[in-house]
Amino acid sequence: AVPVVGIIMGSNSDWPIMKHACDTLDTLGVANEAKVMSAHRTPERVEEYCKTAKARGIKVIIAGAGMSAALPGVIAAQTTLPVLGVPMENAKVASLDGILSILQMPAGIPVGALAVGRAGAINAGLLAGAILALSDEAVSQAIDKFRADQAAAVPIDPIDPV
Ligand code: RP5
Repeated sequence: AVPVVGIIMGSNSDWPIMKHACDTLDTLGVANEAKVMSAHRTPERVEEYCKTAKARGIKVIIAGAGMSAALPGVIAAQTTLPVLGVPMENAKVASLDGILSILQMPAGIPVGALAVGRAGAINAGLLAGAILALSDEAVSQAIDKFRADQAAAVPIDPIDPV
């Protein structure tokens, strides 16, 4: 299937976290692609991706980055597709700077800022799905099922820790 969500990360070291966005979209049945490109290390790759994404059929971009975390904003500057930003957390990244880089976008170039790390990556996948669900009944039903399955998996009586 032609990918409709692009998952972009600043480094291969972001993949263990960003894979959660990919897995979430797979669960919803949303065709997606994952690519590594950096606003700083491979700026031409980012520019090329942004220039061609919409024409290729991409509808939402999820961008994950750590450290200075310029990537989501740089992508948003070069495409009018919705961009969801996920700040990374890992051993070598001081995450507050990354959070603020993604959060404090200047008026006029929006980035939807998600939570840090795994939760943000999963929610970026769900939010991308929700955007697509506005015009895709199959994705809408997949989100309903995800919510129902999630609710069913929450025990009403607490389970002792092992
Ligand atoms: C950012 O710097 C990446 O998004 C990553 O989170 C961080 C560290 O990158 P590596 O040095 O692990 O490649 O550009």
